Amino acid sequence: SQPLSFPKSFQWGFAAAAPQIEGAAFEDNKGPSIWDTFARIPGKVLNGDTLDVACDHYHLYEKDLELMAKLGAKNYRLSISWPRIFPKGRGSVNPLGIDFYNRVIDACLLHGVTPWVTMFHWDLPQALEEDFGGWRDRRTADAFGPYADTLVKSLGDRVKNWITINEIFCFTQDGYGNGTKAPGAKESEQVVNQTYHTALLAHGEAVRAVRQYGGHGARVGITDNPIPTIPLTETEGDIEAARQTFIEINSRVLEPLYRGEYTDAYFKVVGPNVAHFQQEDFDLISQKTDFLGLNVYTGQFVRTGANGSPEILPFPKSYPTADATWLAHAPQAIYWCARHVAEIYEVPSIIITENGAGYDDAPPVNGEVLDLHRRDYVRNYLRELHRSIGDGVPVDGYFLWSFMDNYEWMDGYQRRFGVVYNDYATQQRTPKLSAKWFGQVMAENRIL
Ligand code: GCO
Repeated sequence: SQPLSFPKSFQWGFAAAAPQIEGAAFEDNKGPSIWDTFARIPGKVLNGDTLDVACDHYHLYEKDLELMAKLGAKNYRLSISWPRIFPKGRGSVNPLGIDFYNRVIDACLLHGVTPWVTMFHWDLPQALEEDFGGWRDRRTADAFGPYADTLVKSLGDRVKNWITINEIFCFTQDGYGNGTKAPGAKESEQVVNQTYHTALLAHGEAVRAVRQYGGHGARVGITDNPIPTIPLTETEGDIEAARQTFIEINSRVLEPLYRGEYTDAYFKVVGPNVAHFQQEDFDLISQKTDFLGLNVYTGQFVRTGANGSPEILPFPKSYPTADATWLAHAPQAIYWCARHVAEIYEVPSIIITENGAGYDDAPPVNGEVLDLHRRDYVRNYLRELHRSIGDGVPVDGYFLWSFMDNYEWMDGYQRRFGVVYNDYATQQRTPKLSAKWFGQVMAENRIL
């Protein structure tokens, strides 16, 4: 085979999420999400940017899918907006919401693009935040059950790849802990742990829904963003230190999912601030899934410290990052994250559901955006991903975040993650250099 080629069945694609691209935030009976509310609080989002219009994908989806297919994508990870389907989070279904996603799925299939559908990518219906306290309360997971049922029943004849929930860590820790994401709350650690637990229950409801109504060939998994731990050197001591650290710092999500209980690693990390739970919750939470989605952007270096225990190394100021400064350029993160979940939890199939880089790209010049920075970022991570497959790690797919520039949460529209440039004033899409390069990678199934 060619150098740096991927297995024949490897799945390549683009990823995006409803709230970040759709716009039409109050159209066709969509209810407000906690992000629609949060974005309106002065000072919370850069430049006061809202999700109201975003990339106007709600109206431009046909053209977007045409472009995606033209760039060579065979897979597309999209998300569904809960408040578009249930404007108040529960109660009666909004048929116009179902219609929209029917049209999007049909457009995918028309263009030979397989949809991978995320049921929840952070846009919680505002009504559930008001009625139940959102993720603080298990009634939100109870409401998620019928929502998941509705999605699987209406789209499951065409959608076979389901992702339950995106990045529990982010919307709990940031949404209810430090308040940087919607709903912007600053709760105690115990309450934050409770939000994790509710989210895990919702994941369980979604798995149940897919098993119950998904029909032939339906597959389901969660997308997690564990903090990757990279051994400073690939020697036994540092490798062991990175492994131990990985288990502990990611214990809130991965231990209950794969061990079916809160383990010692969890109790060690949360101390007295344990979530309230019932033993039978774990029957729901730890149902067997078909794959684990991983979003990998950056990682933490770990070594064996002077006293023999693992030590996480802080990044010095001069360490290279994307313009998104949280995004330290650490390609080994993708290798180690995949390897750790495969080794520690015996995950049978791993899909990289997101990887990419955020920069403040300048507008096209003569129709070109020469984003060598993004191209090289992705290329370096792909080389490490390729290495993991060579070492026997079962990675079966890679989705680049993101298809086009979009609403980057509290960084608004300034921070661009797309391989397609979006001019927000005209909604004109221009593929960047990275899009053309990645298209060729997908077509040739190897790193170029
Ligand atoms: C996330 C979200 C994406 C972000 C991306 C870049 O994973 O944080 O899934 O919506 O836009 O990760 O920060």
